[in-house]
Amino acid sequence: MKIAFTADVHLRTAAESIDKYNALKDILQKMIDTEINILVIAGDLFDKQFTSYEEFENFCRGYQNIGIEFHIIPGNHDPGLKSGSFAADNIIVYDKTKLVNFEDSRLPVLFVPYREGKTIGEEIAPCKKNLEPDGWILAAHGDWLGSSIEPNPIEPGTYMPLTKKDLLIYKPARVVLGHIHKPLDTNNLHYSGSPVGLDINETGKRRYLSLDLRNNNLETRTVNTDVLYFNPILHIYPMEIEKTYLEDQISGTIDGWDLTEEEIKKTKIRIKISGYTSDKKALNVVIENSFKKFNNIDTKIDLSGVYLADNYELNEISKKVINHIENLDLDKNLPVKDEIILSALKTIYGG
Ligand SMILES: [Mn+2]
Repeated sequence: MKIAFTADVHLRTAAESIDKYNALKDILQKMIDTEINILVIAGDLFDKQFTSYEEFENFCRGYQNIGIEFHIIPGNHDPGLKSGSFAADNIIVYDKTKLVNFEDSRLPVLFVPYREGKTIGEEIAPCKKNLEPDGWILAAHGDWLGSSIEPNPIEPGTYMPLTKKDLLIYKPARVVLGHIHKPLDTNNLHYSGSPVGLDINETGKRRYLSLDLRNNNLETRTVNTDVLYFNPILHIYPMEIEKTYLEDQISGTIDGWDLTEEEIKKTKIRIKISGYTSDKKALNVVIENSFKKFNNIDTKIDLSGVYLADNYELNEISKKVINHIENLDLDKNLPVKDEIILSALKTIYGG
């Protein structure tokens, strides 16, 4: 059988959370269409200190007669959730670590609730004898410490960490976590991410995951959200072809978002540009024209990081330096080269 995963919905009242409930509805409709009956919510279903669960419970009751079950892991925002918090039969809360064998599946799922001050490994340890290496799934809420994944920017610090060592000792076949709102995949470890961006900083298309517990096959499905956020950071340098350079950069950025006409309509954008230019006004016009099919620019374009470069000699020097850096055989990672160029220009122009 297949089960679906989401996390970090951060629900408040239904009135405050229309986009979040709509995202959940979209996931549930797609689950129904693909005959998936179980939705795991891997922590932070509710926002901090929000304890009115009735609206969510009524929402879930609406799916009871079609056999949908909600399996909830408490997160650091809703650590007080208990199995007794809901009366509805189709809501299951894992307030204790529990290994669950779903019917028609080979891989059991270990549900680990968030516990302040604990590590995920500490919660797995007592269950070790029942965990067959590469034969179980871990579902929890916390920080993966095994790679260079950026930490949750909203919540600095470490929350119920999971380490590489834990994975080496206990060998889950797959790990699905909540806590980091950006979708992330590294080998067999995944953050589904929040089903709709919570604000302008939670950018890009959102997704949920579906996992086949017979064969460990994982699929990613896009959530059709009410709103999409993007906050592109553009760069500009003194050059003969500033306009073309910027236009190409913007069209490349927009292409990378891979949006349909429908998605463009509901996209909110905040634009920041940094660097050096000979003409700030012209810059603004290029940006406005290049983004004109987006009618929902969040705020005014942020030009505070753009400095005027109107000294002919310094411009000539910087052109040579930029050309040199662009031709360096570095990693093809563009943001890194841009940062080097910006540092060099800072040295050249001062300021
Ligand atoms: Mn969290």
